[in-house]
Amino acid sequence: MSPGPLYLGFDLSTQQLKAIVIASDLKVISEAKVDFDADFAAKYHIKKGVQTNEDEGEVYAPVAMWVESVDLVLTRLKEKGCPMDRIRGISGSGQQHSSVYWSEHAESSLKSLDSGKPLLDQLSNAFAYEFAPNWQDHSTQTECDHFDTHLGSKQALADATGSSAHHRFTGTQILRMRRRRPEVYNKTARISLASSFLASLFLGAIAPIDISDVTGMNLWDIAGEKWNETLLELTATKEGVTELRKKLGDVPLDGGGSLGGISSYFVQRFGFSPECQVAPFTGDNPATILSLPLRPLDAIVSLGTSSTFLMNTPSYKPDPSYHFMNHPTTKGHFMFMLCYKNGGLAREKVRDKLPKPAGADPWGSFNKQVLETPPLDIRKDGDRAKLGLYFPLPEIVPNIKAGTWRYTCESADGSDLKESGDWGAEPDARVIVESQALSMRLRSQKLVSHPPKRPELPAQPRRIYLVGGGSLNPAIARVFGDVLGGADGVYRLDVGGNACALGGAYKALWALERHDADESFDDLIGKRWKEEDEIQKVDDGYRDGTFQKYGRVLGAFEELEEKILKVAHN
Ligand code: XUL
Repeated sequence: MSPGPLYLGFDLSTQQLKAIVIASDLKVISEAKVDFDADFAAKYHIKKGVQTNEDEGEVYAPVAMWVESVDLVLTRLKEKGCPMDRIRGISGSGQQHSSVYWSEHAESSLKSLDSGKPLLDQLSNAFAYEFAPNWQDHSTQTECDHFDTHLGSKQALADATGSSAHHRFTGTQILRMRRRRPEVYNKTARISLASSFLASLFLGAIAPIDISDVTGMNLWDIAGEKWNETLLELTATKEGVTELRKKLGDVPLDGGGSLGGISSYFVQRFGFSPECQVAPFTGDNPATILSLPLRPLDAIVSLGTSSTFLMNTPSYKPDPSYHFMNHPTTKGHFMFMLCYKNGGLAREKVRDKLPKPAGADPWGSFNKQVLETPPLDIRKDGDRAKLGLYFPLPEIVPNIKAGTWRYTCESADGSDLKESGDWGAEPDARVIVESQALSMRLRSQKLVSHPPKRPELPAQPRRIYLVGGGSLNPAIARVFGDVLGGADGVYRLDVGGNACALGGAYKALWALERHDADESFDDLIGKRWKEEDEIQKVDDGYRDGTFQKYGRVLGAFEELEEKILKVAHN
């Protein structure tokens, strides 16, 4: 191992806390993780990382479990022999939107941590609420309705904040907290996002909210670079705005630099250097776009508990059905995002209806079906195309309640869309993956263009990068290439399951090694990034003929969503 500074990136996701340590040349040095279900299910009564209150649509995680996980993941990292004293910078990511409600004792408890005792023993008094609402929470329809009308329309809210109202967005969650649990709201001295909560532990003080993650709240005026006064009034009432501003704190506009040195708790307990700096932590999706130098027209498809489709773009074209967020490192750039609740878990449900595979790979039968079923299950001329929606959870894009819908249409032009009976579990395997990719193609079509090096091809992404747990599945890569194209192919990031933590580690490196505030993330990381070490081509992407087959039914797919939206709105 070459000597030199190391950088530590975290990812506090729904199901795990991961840590990854890299060197200045971007090589991964060490990794560790806490898996909430495996490590804490019995103690915290969680399933897939969360508790739920179905009557109210609430989904939330115990904050104490997160606190305990920080000590545990660092213990594991140290036990693996990671040279903790060489870590010069820390950053990381947290699931977006999730909020932590600190009490008035938080600042003093964080400042005076005793390295002889676990974090949790010392922070029991630091929270006004023992839970953090999770991004899957859908308890805030009333609040969403208020947000969507408050500036005049959904589009007006999207123009101002980058997104129309969403159940999980923190502004609607805070408004509900004030109405539903006023005693918690009143006791709350500060509100953090999952990302700034984690940064706060390392800093030994409440860290500010990050400039990219703040755009997942429906409260930040993107053009004005400040809190939106009108939306603060909605959340807190006119009289309560000053108080809410205090709870939220100021937001630094720079995603780089240092927030301060690491708390002595970590120096004494885990052997960090007192020189180690804490850089701003960001959301998990913003961190994902930092896991590689993303070029214009490149798209990342993140296949985790949720599925997301991400692009880095200088154009700001907000629309109520998707999100624009501030880019985490590059001022004037945005992250375009589609976020689906029904990602990996929905595919798992279809998988589990198929016969158990003979081999060890639980995806064996599913993948075989996906690869053996032709596009849209059109086996011969004249066959109708199969389209479906598979939402075991209420979906975000589009805002449709839970259910499964199967339709067929004419394959030549998508006409004559008709509901179909159950066609059995086998076609479902391909149709569910196609439907996830078709939804992404439908909504990103305005952001893509003809590939500059192959202008004769239809408008599509240049490259598709797959990250997250699902990126390991070759059948899924194939279908995403078939549907979305990718003139230069479909690639898998080698640490595909750890993209957010890796993006966090790269962010720490950039934040602390940049020469000045003008050295961009892409310049610095791009120079050190060795494509052959980091990514693998997993599919050719664009296939002439196949891409067009999907193009012909894209209108029918949109019509199908609209039909269902009319009857099955969340
Ligand atoms: C994005 C979103 C999810 C979470 C997952 O808006 O809600 O992707 O960030 O952790």
